Amino acid sequence: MACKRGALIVLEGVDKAGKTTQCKKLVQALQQEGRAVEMMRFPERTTAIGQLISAYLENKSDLEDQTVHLLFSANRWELVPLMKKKLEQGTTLIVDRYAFSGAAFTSAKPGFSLDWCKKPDEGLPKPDLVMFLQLSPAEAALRGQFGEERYENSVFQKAVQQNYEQLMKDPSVKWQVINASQSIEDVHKDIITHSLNSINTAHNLPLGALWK
Ligand code: Z5A
Repeated sequence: MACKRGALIVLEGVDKAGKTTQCKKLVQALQQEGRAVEMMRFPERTTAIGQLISAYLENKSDLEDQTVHLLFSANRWELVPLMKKKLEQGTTLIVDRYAFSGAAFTSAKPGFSLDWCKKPDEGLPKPDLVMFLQLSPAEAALRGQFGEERYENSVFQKAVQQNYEQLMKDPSVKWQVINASQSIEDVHKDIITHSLNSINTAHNLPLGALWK
């Protein structure tokens, strides 16, 4: 019998919503249940493309906004063969940010439409579930100062939040809003419930193509 495919599960949200914390907890909990699961994150800063992105985010280099947008997308595309292989082998992937970050962040810059920003990521493996960790700017501020990287300021983050709201109106993607202002454990409980449902459903479905 052919192996059942893994699920592609993405966590999205504004800065400090708890995406990395929750991805790690989710992977750990699923592994403890004996499931095949791995974490990925975007940007994946270890590749040659990822290093260009990282230098840009750290303000060590300047790039045209179009260039960096396409680099973020290329950073996803370069990992598609690996993602597909793992999913086909039955490994569930828990992904910290994906194409939705790409579209939400670049379209928060002046002169960029959401449609233009989505184009380079059309056809990527489509997540079986995207959990959006919802957190108000005031609550995010309580989790510490913004860091030193680009985009880490409250005006920009508000525009990003509005763009996510636009993206969530798209019924072709399975979104689930998670109340990220709860305790880490309570957020985790919500996330694991939705993830288990998604893993069970994905077993029997072909992998889709995003925004196609
Ligand atoms: N970007 C882009 O422009 N285009 C793209 O295509 C992609 C990304 C993929 C870097 O991403 C930047 O790249 C990002 C978007 C842009 N820019 N910004 N801003 P990144 O993933 O490297 O971003 P990050 O800055 O490392 O992560 P983050 O968003 O700031 O944080 P998070 O992962 O959501 O949160 P966390 O690290 O898990 O938690 C933050 C703190 O809150 C930490 O101290 C936790 O202990 C605490 N925390 C977490 N959960 C809770 C709860 N429930 N209660 C209380 N405290 C909590």
